[in-house]
Amino acid sequence: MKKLPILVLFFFLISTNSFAQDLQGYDLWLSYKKIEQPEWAQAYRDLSKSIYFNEDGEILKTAKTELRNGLEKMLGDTLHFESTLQKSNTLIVVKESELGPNLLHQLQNEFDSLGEHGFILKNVKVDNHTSLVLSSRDDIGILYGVFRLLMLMQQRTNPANLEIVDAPKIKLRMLNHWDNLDRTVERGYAGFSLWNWHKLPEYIDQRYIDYARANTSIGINAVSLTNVNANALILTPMYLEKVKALADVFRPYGIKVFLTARFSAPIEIGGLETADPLNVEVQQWWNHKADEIYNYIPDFGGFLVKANSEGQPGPQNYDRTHVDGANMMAKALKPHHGVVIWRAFVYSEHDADDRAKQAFSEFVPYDGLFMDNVLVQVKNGAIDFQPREPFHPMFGAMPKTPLMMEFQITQEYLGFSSHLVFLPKLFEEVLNSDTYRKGKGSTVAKVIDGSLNDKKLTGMAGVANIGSDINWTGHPFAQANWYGFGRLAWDPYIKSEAIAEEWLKATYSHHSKFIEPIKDLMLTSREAVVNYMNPLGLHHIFDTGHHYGPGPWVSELNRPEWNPTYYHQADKEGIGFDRTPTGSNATAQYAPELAKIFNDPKTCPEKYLLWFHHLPWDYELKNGHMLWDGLALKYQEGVDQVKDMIHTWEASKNYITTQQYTEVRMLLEIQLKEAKWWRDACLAYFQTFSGKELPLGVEKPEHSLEYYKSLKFPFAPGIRPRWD
Ligand code: GCW
Repeated sequence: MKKLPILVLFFFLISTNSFAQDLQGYDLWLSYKKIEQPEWAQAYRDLSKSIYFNEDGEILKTAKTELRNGLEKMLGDTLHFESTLQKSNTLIVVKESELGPNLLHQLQNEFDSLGEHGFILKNVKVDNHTSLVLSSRDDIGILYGVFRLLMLMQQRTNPANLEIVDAPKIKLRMLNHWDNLDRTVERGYAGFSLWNWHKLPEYIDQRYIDYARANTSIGINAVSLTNVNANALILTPMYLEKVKALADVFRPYGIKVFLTARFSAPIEIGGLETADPLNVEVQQWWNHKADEIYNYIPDFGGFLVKANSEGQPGPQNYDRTHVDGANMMAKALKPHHGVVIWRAFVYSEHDADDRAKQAFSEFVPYDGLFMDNVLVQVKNGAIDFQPREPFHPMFGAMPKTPLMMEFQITQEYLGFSSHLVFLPKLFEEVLNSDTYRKGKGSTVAKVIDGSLNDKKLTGMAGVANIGSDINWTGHPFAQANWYGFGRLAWDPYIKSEAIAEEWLKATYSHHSKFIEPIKDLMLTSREAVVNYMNPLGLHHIFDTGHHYGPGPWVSELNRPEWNPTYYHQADKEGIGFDRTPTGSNATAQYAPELAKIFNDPKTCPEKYLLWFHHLPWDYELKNGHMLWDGLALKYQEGVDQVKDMIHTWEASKNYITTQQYTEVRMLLEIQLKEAKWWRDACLAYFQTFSGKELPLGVEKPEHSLEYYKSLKFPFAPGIRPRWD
């Protein structure tokens, strides 16, 4: 063999090495690192000495493969699966129907309280022999149980103490991808779309499988593949074949596929002259389309629809209502058990009313009129996925309609994928908010899980932050937002702190000297971004279109409610949006108990102050500072918090790999630079109204206001391409 020239060898080494490094983060929270502590390894090895696993059916096969993969990786051993159920089995994985009378008897209480698609993980003693039993009524429950067991091992939970009965509290736990057919992703900051439409259906990328594994491991059971700003082509046979291929990959993981349905599809791909929902031909077109889709995908989930919103077509184009539109599609899907998810994100440039009020005004009168396979999907706040918003007043106000939560996991307004922001903290705040609609304790979580108004059809959606980046989400800590969303969709009462800890242990390290400070860092990161972008209830002061960076001065856009000046209303007198009865009266859309609290600036939580009130610059805050000073100090606090995050991260260096350390360190540098940019640009601008000096402790802007205004970002990621 000819010797390789030394230079070639050198490049070969560099490139293989960098390839290995590039895989950093690909495994997500499923890396199943080998358990090094002997006592834990032994405890789990004992457990896996003799495993009985009945694997009848494709979901159970998946479960067995996952169990084998996880255990082998963590224990570094090959496992022994028995072919019969015996007393000596140390781990028994079977469905309820095959448990046998003895075990069944021992688990009767657990089964009595077990919810649909849930599982039981319990140590059971039979004739002096203890086995850990994982059981469920359904196949998917077993798969969820396997993933939970593996997660508990990653947490080093003592297997001898396991006694878990758990089931999802929400039925549809869904990711909404805003992925276009050309593979760009609207508001996507982690590369291109995962879906390689060009190579589908023949070519099945391993990523589709790994994506499904990750989702199922946290309980996600539904995905909408395409952008809500929809392209009708996805409903044509050529694409349906491709969608079918994806559905076939996801099925063994218990994940259903949904598509976004463009309301004008009957015209665009059906050759009809109208898309009027009361037109019989249009109705028939949708009926046939549904039949056709179910021929390809028998367990197709249904349609997600954005209609009459931001220029998308809808029933109002024909003087019909959202109810007419949603019910037409619901009728087409009903025979196949499909559902329609109809979005409530509507506001119109022809409506002079406060944008925050429009969805409520439009939808609440329709309560009770939608068919029973329609869910109305409502964003967590009334404006748009801001760093902080009060909860959307529609929650609790439509007791006869299943309302589905829409969170945004992708960080459109939270620093894209360069800022470390732990979103479960935000989700938790919304879910814990009290709507007071049925007295105290009527939380948003209870609306969403159906318990407040006895709803069976329930759902939570998250706009995905996933793309073709090797680590899926761009920022390594953005994986925690995908993870946390899934955990909260499963159980909206889990604490964000527990989620942070779980994720850190599975992803990085178990060392308490790493976990404790980094957990705190994650938990404060959300407040930090609020402080350096939108403190005290400010909102939507982002630069136009791409929403990258500050643009509080933007005022020239055609639609008034697209201008930041509309939201902050700063003038010589003061700042903030008056939503009390003296202003837009948006507070009247909340329960009277809450409206009362929000209406008075003295009782309104200061985190929402400028959301609900226009106040003078010298208004006195609770801490005695005047508003201008308080605002400036909040901006500074945000910057200081990022500096603290950097110090905390630096101190964690020895517990993780150099690459893990460095990639986050570099990103935090961007975050600090941009936090300062936000502070400086906003304060320089607002100062032109307040006319006051910056208070002591607030750093002076580095540049002039004109400089900040002059910054342009024509290639900022995530903007929607203009192909339609
Ligand atoms: O927040 C806005 C985004 C749009 C998005 C829209 C929506 C998909 O800026 O990009 O469109 O919300 O939720 O429909």
